[in-house]
Amino acid sequence: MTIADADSTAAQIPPQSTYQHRVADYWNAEENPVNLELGKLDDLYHHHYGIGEVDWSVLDTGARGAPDPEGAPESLSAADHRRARITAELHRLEQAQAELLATHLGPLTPEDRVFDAGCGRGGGSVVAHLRYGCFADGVTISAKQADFATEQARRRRIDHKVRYHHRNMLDTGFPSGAYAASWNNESTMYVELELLFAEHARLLRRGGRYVTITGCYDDAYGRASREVSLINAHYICDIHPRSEYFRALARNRLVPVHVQDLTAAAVPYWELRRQAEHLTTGIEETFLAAYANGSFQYLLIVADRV
Ligand code: GPP
Ligand code: MG
Repeated sequence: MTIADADSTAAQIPPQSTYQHRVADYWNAEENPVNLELGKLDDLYHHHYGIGEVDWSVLDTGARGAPDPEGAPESLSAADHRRARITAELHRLEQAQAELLATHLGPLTPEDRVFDAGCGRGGGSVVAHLRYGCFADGVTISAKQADFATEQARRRRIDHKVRYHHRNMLDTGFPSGAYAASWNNESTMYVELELLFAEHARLLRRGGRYVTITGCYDDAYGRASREVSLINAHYICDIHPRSEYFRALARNRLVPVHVQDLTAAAVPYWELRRQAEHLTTGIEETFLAAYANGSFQYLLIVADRV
């Protein structure tokens, strides 16, 4: 270690780690049809998975199939219709996940402010705003996502209430105690939980609500399985064990009030997604295997800021 003289020029401290740069690179380059084609349907762009039962009739072709999604051009072939119905069904399940998270944020008033940590292309903040009329601040480490989300809010004419920022969710610079609710929707695996929850606790007012939906590895399985490691490599993330969430929440004045294992509710989404050959990214079988062998859980945690 070198100790610099007090009067020497301050060392250049990088504003974010090399790892955080690589994560930003991933999201700046990301253009998966499974995200863009789904988001395009109603301009709600999500970066999380879906929950709930699948309407399997979307796989049917021909006259017995489900009705076409609204706005589908009549000139589409039967195969195109099937693909469009699968896309719409996956989006419906992702939307259900976003709605479930949003229900746990409230009750909120239009004067309240919420913080969306790792907001991606912005869908979650829009969902919260549409439900409660609240102000929202979304933060993403990707400049491209922040710009995209900002443009979406502008087009919806909600940019006076819903704002997106290219910032680090661990160090937002937002005012302390200013938020009635905050959340991470599948973004905790990119950060150290102690640092993350310290920032949420700082931003939330007393009695404020924190919600996360996350993929975690199951302590009962042991350590991270092969499948969990493959998911980490795929997204450049670091999935935490379930135990770490509760330890880090407790140390940061966040007290769980509701915990729900969403694993069973998450499987149908992946069963459908694996068959959506126009949308698959290659990670589908790994998720299904991780859920099936018990090494991975999809979890909802709701906590009060005390
Ligand atoms: C969802 O994003 C995935 C993540 C944010 C990272 C990992 C999440 C876990 C629960 C482990 P996405 O919607 O961009 O992913 P995809 O392109 O696969 O749909
Ligand atoms: Mg996705």
